[in-house]
Amino acid sequence: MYFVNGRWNDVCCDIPLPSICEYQGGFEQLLREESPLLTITVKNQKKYGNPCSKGFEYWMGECYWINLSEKNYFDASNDCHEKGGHLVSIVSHEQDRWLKEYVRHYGLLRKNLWIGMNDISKEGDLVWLNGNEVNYKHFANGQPSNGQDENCVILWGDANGQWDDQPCHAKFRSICKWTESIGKYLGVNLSVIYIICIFLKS
Ligand SMILES: [Ca+2]
Ligand SMILES: [Ca+2]
Repeated sequence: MYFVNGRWNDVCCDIPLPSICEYQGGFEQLLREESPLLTITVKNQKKYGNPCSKGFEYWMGECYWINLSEKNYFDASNDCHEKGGHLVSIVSHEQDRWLKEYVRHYGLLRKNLWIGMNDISKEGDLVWLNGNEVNYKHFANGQPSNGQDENCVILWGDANGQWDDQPCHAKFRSICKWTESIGKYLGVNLSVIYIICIFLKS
C-alpha cells in the first residue's frame, strides 16, 4: 500500500518494506498500556525514518516543533508560519495524549505553551488558526474564563497540560504543526523499490 495515497500495488515479495499489523484489543487498550505513544513513534521513526526535517517530531503524517522562545501569541504564530505551518491544532483525544507525551519528553509538561486556538474574532467563538473544526476541547475546570480579556489558548502547565485561555500578549513557549511534503521522501523510496524490482526480474 502506498503511504502517500493508500492505493495498492503488487511488488516483489522479497523487498524489505515496513508492514501493518492488527492490534487486538483496540486503540484505547494500547493507550492504557505501559509504552506511551511517544515510545511507539520514536521506535517507528528509528525503524522507518522520520520524514520531518531534523529536530522535528513526526506523528500521524504531521511534523511538530516546540518553540522554546517565549513570545506573545502573534509572534509565536509568525514563527510557525515561517516553517509553513500554524500553532498546533488538537483535534482528537489520541493526538492530545500523544502531544502530552511529546511535551513531557522535553521536560515541559509543567510549562505553559501556546496552541492554535483563539476567540479573537468573537468572544466565546473558539477557532483553530489552521481552519480545523473545533470538535474536541480539553479545557481545565473553570476554563475558558475570559478572565482578563483572555482570547488565546495554552496548554496550562499548572493543570497538567489541560487548556486555559490567556491574554494574547502574554509570552509563552509554543508548539507548531505542519504537514511535511513527504512526496519527495516517498518518491525516493518508491524509486528504489522500482529499481530493485527491475533488477530482481532481470
Ligand atoms: Ca475570550
Ligand atoms: Ca483563563
